[in-house]
Amino acid sequence: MGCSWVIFAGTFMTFLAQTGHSQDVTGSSWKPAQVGSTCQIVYSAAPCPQHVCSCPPCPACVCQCYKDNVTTPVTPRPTQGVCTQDGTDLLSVAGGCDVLYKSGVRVNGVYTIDPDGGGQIEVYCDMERDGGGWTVIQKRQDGHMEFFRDWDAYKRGFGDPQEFWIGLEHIHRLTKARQTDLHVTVADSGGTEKFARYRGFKVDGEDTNYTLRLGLYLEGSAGDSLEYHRDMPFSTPDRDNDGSASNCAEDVKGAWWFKDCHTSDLNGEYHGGPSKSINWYSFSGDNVPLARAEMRLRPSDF
Ligand SMILES: [Ca+2]
Repeated sequence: MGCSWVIFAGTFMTFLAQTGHSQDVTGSSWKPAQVGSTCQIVYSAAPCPQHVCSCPPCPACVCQCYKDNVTTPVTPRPTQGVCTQDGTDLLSVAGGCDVLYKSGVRVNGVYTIDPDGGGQIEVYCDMERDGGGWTVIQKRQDGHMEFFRDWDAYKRGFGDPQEFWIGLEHIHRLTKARQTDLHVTVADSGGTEKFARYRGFKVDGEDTNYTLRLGLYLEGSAGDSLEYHRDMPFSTPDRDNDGSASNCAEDVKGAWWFKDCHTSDLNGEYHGGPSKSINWYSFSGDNVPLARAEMRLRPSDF
């Protein structure tokens, strides 16, 4: 059995019923749709056993399949298209997870988007929490991914769907044109989870060393531990852009918008020592390592 499909469009359900195309993409009964018909959206939330994520020619589909233990999830094309004469499909690429959500997507997973017309990128969309439509930019949950990395890694991004940093360049592209909300979730080892919400979160370009811009702290049970880092450039162990005489990233084993040095660092060492762990001081101070963290973005006018 291949992908487990979740089908959203009622009209497509009818189409499937009429043509017997309800098999997954690895099945042999799939036949092309009629030329000119609208390709609907088919998603799989489950990993594909074959580690393959291929769609037949029309109708267009999106499968969300992960390869086990690889850093780059397999992500085919998103959203919907129109069948063409040669059986391929013309596909549109969504501008963001918020657009995908509004087009009917309700399954968490990795999708291809083009946030600013500058090219496609792969992002993890959270379609369930807090109204859905979130682009997740950072996630820690079990410590299996190494976060003590250099500038180039933090610029481009790293990780897998379970633990990752999406990349400063991507965050810049996601936030440069639209007013964006940032939602931070942090949890301690006991499972207590708290949050913080900001409006007007923005990361400027590399020419500013990805300086953090913050609008307003809206609310949150975790408190505001990002204000201290307002207007600070990003620092990694090999790029000391902080406001300290020492190298904060090296000292605390992290990468963040360090000042002298931090009241938060969600990229700290997993269960490292005091101040060297995943920290959000207004939640847990600097002596209690946090066990989970997540940062996600959504346009403010969502
Ligand atoms: Ca320094």
